[in-house]
Amino acid sequence: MKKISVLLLALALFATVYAGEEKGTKPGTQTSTRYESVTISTQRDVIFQETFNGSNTVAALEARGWVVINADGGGTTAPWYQGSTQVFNAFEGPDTGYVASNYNGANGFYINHWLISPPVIVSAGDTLSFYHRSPDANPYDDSIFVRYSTTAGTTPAAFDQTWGKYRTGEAGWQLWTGTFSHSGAVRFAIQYYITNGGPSGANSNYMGLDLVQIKGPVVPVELTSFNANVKDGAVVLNWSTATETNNTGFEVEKKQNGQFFSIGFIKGSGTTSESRNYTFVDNKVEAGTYTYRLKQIDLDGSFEYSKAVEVIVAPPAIFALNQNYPNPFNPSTKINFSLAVDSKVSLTVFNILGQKISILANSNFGAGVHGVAFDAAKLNSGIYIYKLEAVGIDGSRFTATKKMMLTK
Ligand SMILES: [Ca+2]
Ligand SMILES: [Ca+2]
Repeated sequence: MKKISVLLLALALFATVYAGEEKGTKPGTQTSTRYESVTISTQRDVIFQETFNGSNTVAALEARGWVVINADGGGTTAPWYQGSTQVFNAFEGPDTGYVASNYNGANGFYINHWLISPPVIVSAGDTLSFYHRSPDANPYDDSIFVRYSTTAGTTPAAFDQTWGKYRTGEAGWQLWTGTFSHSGAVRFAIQYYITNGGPSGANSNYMGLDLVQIKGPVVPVELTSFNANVKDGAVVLNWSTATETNNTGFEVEKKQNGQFFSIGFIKGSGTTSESRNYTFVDNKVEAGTYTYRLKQIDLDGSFEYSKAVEVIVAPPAIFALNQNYPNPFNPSTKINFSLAVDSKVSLTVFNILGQKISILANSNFGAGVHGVAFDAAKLNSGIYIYKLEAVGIDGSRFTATKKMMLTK
């Protein structure tokens, strides 16, 4: 395999009403409000980028400000050269749009090839990233050092900071990232370094680099408000953004049993400098305390969490049976009722002759506001009566009836 690669490489250096009787009064309005404003930070500015999508001869690299050093002093090929489609294709851009190195650049068993970046002004906390790989299931491991020079020097001795030594990807392109701890002009270096390499060595084959980026301070998807309120027994989440950058959207998460779970997704606005408002309604709540947060997701899949907001859904002050909605209806409608305490509930539909048509509910419900759907697809037009009977755990009893009209 290695020999074949030698030949191939040698050749290829170039790659979203009817009123009824009712015992009781209107349900109390539940208000609740504990919230805080939050800022979600996500998108970063790209300070430096090299795609290697043009020519990657040493001369072309140097013309773009890269410094190439053949520190082992030998080899039959240039230390860095155009990626070859005969080994693998580039991570991005044209298939040959990456820079490569291999064992034929060795001085005997020793390979020491430096690819030193142009000077870049960074701030501590900025991140360097690039993609690297070798052939899949590489039998001859390749490895690189990643370093930077806080003096923006161009000699190996000037590289006073070392992130570490890493084996290049052996299952497709792999992303490497590191964080600068220094502010000022720097150069970073990717050093292909192997001591038992060369055409006869055990530890070198072929490696490529693509899409080198330095990303700077975060540009936020600026969340100017995020609050939760209770309306008609549901939790209404509202949030606003001042600006958005590459925003795919917001996963809405709710805490249950100590863990957050996604309960819905609201699409974002991509990139905009205009203020945007978003709403999400969580109908699946009973009396209790709930915690929500937003997971803001970028187009590239990266994400950030907002701070969490807490909302208290107070139990309704009284029992109530609401008018169905819509009404008149065809063929389905929804009936809401409020329970001041946990109750055993029956909700039954009768026709105008008092004959039982349908049992919509006959079980225990928690204190809170509940909604039950009624589908009358198989019934004839006319007036129907629905009756709620609730027996609370505190012994309270509530009964109410209302009329509704099916119009086909
Ligand atoms: Ca590329
Ligand atoms: Ca060399």
